[in-house]
Amino acid sequence: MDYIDLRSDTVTKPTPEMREAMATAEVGDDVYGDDPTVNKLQAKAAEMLGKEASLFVPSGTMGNLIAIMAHCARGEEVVCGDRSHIYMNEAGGMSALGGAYPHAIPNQKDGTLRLEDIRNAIQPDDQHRAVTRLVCIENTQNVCGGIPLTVEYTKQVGELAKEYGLKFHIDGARIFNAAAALDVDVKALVAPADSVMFCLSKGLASPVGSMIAGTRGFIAKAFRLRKMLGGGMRQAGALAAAGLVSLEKMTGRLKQDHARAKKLFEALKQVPGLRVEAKPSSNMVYFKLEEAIRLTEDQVVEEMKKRGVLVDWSAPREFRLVTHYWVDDAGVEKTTAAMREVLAQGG
Ligand code: TLP
Repeated sequence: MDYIDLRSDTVTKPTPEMREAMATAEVGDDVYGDDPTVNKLQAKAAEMLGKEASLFVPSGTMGNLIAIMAHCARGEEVVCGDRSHIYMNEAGGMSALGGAYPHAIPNQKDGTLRLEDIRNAIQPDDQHRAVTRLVCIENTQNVCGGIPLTVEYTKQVGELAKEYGLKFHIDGARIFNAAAALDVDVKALVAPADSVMFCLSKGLASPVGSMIAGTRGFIAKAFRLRKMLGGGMRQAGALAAAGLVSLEKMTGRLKQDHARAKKLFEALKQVPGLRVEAKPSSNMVYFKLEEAIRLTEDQVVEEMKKRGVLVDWSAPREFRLVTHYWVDDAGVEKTTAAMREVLAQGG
């Protein structure tokens, strides 16, 4: 069966143009810095982000970990959101592998960290305390609804970090979605940060890979750390070729995914048994099952699958559906019809 897959935008398969570019990519040994396609991708990503340099890494998780390890010594603190991916969903890597200590503060409903909370989390110069070294924000903020954080807010966090001599990292797994949602140049969203990570393999549809960007000095450190973590890649140009298509062709079309998410939101609002609260501002639709629905989350997943639609739940009674390149208008309609049928049976 050809499934409509809304579990994440990580499920995107490469486009035909990517497969062609991958098949014909010029490659070399990237551990020697010899892969021309990887080098081209790294130059292109740095230029688009307005940073001095960038590095191709196997995943967003590794990109965030490398950035944290490049900025922090063992025992140093990272101020981050309690609903951020680096805190919730990276297997504790910053502590287990980097020796860094997360100081989580509440993500607000709009995805931000309150400036006051960041300020209060910064440790005083006292031998009993850890040294605060880094502040991280996530844009778009996934678990808060795929919300984009504005240029103005990011600037304020940057100024605060500077005031206290902290480094500033953005987990921008979906930073191009944020730029599209806010209608701003991505450069403006990342300018205040010392480092940024973004993913090629989510809404940009590449099969594998993320980028980290920052100063030349930061990237030189990151290159060594990538090797240390086992992420040195050889003829990675075959993957980088897809990444170039992502940057050249896919960044400009994300608004279509956002429009479909809105369409799905409007349609699901009419389905009895669902509570669809916040209008999506990027490519994610979050909803809850009403009390009256007796089906468990797993039963909803199973019943939807039988009808050709893959969905996933994100918290008890809560689901997240993510639109992407491979979900068209017919997919939105099929999903809504399937959900209506499943919940009508389970109410
Ligand atoms: N997010 C995935 C899952 O891990 C939850 C998803 O389906 O959304 N930062 C953010 C904000 C992310 O959402 C993700 C992946 C990552 C980092 C990690 O990227 P990968 O999966 O490439 O390690």
